[in-house]
Amino acid sequence: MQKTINRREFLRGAGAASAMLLTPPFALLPSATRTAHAGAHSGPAPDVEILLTATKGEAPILSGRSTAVWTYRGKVLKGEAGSVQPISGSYLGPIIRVRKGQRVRIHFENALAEASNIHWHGLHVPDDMDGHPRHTAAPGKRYVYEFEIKDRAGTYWFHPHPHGRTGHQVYFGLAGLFIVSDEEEQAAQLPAGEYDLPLILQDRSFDKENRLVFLSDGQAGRGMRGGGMMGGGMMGGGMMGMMGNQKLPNGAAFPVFKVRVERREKAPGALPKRLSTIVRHRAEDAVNFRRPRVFNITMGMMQWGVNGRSFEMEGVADDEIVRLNTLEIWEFTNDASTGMMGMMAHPMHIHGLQFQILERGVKPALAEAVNSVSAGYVNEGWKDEVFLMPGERAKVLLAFKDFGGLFPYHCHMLEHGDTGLMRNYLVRA
Ligand SMILES: [Cu+2]
Repeated sequence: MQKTINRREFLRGAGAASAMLLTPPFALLPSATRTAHAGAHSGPAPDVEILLTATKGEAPILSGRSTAVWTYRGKVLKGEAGSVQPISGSYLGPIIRVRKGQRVRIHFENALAEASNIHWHGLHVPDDMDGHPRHTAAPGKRYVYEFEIKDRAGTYWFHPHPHGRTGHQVYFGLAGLFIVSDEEEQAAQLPAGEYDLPLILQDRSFDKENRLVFLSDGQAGRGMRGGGMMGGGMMGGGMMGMMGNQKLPNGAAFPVFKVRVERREKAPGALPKRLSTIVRHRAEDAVNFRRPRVFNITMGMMQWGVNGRSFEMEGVADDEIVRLNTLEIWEFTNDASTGMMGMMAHPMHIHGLQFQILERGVKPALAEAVNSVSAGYVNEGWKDEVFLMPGERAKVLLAFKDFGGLFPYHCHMLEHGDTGLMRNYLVRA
């Protein structure tokens, strides 16, 4: 699987980068095009209007035969042409680029043969704009998303979220970056253009005909490898990772991606000392400071769940209801995944907001596995996921503001979410 590639191939392989070099990010589109759907929403007119179609296609991923994929095609209907950057030759993308404060309207068109929708991962949007599994577009139908960009500059992303099919749809290519810029970022004058390469790492298996193979090693096996998030060698517990046809022992180092800078034509300029100022929530301000909510990841009857309950489309339990305009502490524990089912890590993702990690702990007997990866943890800053190794627990601080409604929280190994490791929480006004 290891091969050396030159810069041109790097840019193509990195996918996200090549289009960026070709397309000025904020070139102006002269005219605005309205669609029949415009005006369906109240409120101010959008600054950016995009048509995003999920469809089947082909992509030249490996040498030889191209690969059948599922992909998004994007088109700017109104606003700057650079709001949508296609990535030629990749199934990923397009990259959507917007600025904080902008109002965006995205017409999602489902040209697939099954229901789909779009979740804006990491973004703070109302619950009916969030891509909850209860809001999908049937084949041939549309769903119109409209929201204001309230989040700070950052690299967010979007992907489908229909229950039971999220892992499959994302595996075959439906995902793109959603990059937000703001004044704070622009003031930092970060290296841009060819010095700013969005990079996405994915874990995919192919058969001899270059076709993508989903769940080739079974539900648990694919889940272990995390649909792209985890290297095979990260897990403790005697599981074996795979890379190509090579078996790697746990903890083995293997090259994923090498970058060699051959020549620097011009200096990108000095980096600022500080990129951003992060104001931390105060744990003492949490309404449940003395008794945090605890969400235990559970496995019963071969079914994932949280506190013994699996996903219900509209279902929410009493201990999953929070109040708008409050700060809370939630604690996630990953104790279920230390037994017969093998050692499994779960990255827990909470929709609708960004949170802060307050503290982490681990069962002493399992500390070794955590220590093998914890140097890679970044606990500072704003999060949309918290990664939990087997036996690990984490407390997070969440502020519920602006939007009431029903939002999912779930394991972001998408096959786990699809098979029950997902629940709703309700923000009550
Ligand atoms: Cu999981």
